Amino acid sequence: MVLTAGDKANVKTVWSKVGSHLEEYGSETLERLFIVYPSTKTYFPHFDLHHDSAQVRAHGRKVLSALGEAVNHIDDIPGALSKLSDLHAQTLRVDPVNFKLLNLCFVVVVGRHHPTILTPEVHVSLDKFLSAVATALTSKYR
Ligand code: HNI
Repeated sequence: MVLTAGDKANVKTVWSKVGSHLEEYGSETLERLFIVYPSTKTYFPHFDLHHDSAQVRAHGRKVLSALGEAVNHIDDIPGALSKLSDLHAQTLRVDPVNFKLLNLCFVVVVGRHHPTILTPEVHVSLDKFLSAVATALTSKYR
């Protein structure tokens, strides 16, 4: 999946709105993920998953910070996420389907907070970017 120059610009526009809300949007994304797709909770047996849990907030910030790194290195997403790719493949062994679910939830969170920026064109670009991130994080599974 190739991100065009337009896609990259659209993703950077989205990030200009998201970058200052990493913990808020990240935890909202995870909370939605756990409620809408409860099987995803099986990866977090050691977490307090209640609303406003400090662990979920901290983890939400980490996940969105990593996405921000990918935005900052949008021409080399696999390189930017190489260590995380090792972690998810070798240690965490998260089934790739879960990345699609997380991506869906994140798009909804962006749309809820910034309905005007999430035009269909920007939605496509964000979707392509998130797919590229998921591919990078699951590329070392085999
Ligand atoms: Ni993920 C840990 C980033 C998708 C389950 N994950 C991390 C960390 C980052 C991260 C950053 C912290 C690493 C560290 O502490 O060194 N995860 C991302 C990103 C995505 C993603 C950028 C996709 C966009 N992770 C997922 C998915 C699942 C998932 C879809 C499962 C549903 N991740 C985990 C688990 C941990 C984790 C489990 C360990 C949590 C802990 O602290 O014990």
